[in-house]
Amino acid sequence: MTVLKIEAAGPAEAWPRLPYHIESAGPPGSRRPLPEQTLCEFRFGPAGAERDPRRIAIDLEALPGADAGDLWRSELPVRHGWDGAIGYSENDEVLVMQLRLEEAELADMEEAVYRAYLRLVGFVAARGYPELWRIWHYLGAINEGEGDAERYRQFCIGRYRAVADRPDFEAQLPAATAIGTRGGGLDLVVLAGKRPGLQVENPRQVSAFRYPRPYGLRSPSFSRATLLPCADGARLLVSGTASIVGHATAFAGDPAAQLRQIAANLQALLAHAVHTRLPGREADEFAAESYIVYLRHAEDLPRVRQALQEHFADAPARMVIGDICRSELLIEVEAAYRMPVA
Ligand code: 3EB
Repeated sequence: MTVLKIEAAGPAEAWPRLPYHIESAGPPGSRRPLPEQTLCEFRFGPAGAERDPRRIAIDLEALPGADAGDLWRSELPVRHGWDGAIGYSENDEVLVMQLRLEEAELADMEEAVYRAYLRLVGFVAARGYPELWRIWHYLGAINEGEGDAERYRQFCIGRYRAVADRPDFEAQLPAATAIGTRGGGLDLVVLAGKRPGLQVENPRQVSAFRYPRPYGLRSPSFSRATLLPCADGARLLVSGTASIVGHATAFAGDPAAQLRQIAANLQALLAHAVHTRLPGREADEFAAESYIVYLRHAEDLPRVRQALQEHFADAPARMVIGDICRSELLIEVEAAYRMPVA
């Protein structure tokens, strides 16, 4: 097999290469000058004093033994800068942007998130990268508040208001991560491109944008994954994936069983991506490029080690302590995969 044909996108050769690749940013606490042509350093840990828009520091504690983040190395020249509070970096094919809202700006969570989303959507479009491929949201005290007053649910309402203005908006939602931090505020990181990605949903899970009313007044506006057709092999950017089957939480209280469900959810997603978008290919042809594992309680690490070894040893895994958007969820995994051309 020499061609990679992508349903609704045509032969891969017709698409540009993805002009960046991921390397380790080194162990926690390490810090070095950014190499030439770096799109960004996406790192977990405290922010440094230097305000380089390419340095993204998410205030989550890295677990011992794992590297603290990634360097996104560009194969094209990079431009970067600040536009007010928005930091950005771009290479004519992709744009990475970051925006932090301090806790004081979140007094009206719904309104603040609504405005931040309008701002980011407007920003990437104005710079010529109108397609949102993936968004990371790191929100302080994500599970605080009861019922519909929970901060995550308020966040979802604001996000929904910002994206639901077009009739077909659900088919264009980006892949996402939403994780709670122990500090305050909201950090947004966006990966946007010039060409649209293809949405992939998970047959084992109700689409998040269709979650029923009990999970909040407005459903979470994200896709399970974005498939990017690329001349050098399609990329699959997979959203934070939790132990949710249908729309229900599976194995509340058991982090190891939750991690096994996550592995099953990821397998189902890969099979579905192949079935719907990559005719003639097999799910096991996807190669994992990287994982990020978010664990709510550091003391659960020994309980999940075996399942991590069984299911997630095929690519570098960053591991951090973070809260998941439903209080019963103890662990979540996001992933990037590549489907080689031949
Ligand atoms: C879930 O599947 C788990 O609201 O942007 C995962 C990834 C989750 C992204 C988001 C939420 C989000 O519902 C939670």
